[in-house]
Amino acid sequence: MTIERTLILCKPDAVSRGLVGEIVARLERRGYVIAAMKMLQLDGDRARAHYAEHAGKPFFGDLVAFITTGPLVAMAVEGENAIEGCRQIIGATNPLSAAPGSIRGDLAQTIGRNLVHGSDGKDSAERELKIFFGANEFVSRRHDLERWIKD
Ligand code: DAT
Ligand code: MG
Repeated sequence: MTIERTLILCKPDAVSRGLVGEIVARLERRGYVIAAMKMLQLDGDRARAHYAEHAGKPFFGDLVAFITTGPLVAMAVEGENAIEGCRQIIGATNPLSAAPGSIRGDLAQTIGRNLVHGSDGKDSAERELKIFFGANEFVSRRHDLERWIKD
């Protein structure tokens, strides 16, 4: 088994639209488990750290401005190949290209308000989780998880 932990954010548009429950439900229905969860509002420094890979791109300023506009919900989500699996549930970056059935394909219209963040690989998951959670903020969900998966 390859149990992974990934960072999922319900971005400020998801919180203000009342879609946090819908997003969490879709992840849980797949069988993924939440190992940490909190609501917080990012300041500019944390937002720039989180999106560091995009620094210098034309949309970077808008992205940082948007992600700091209001509260977001951050989660550590665990499951078998959870990094790729959560990206699949979230859908393509541009909602117009996101498959129907994905969060963005069903619930979002534009790339600048695409509701959810999901880490895109092992290194980014590890880096991003540290921006939002301390080591003592995770609970063990391994037992719950192993009831739902089998090689
Ligand atoms: P993803 O969130 O699917 O991992 P990404 O890491 O390439 O996508 O970009 C991070 C966020 O930045 C994305 O969710 C929305 C915004 N973004 C990306 N490309 C953009 C663009 N061309 N114009 C405006 N915003 C963009
Ligand atoms: Mg990304």
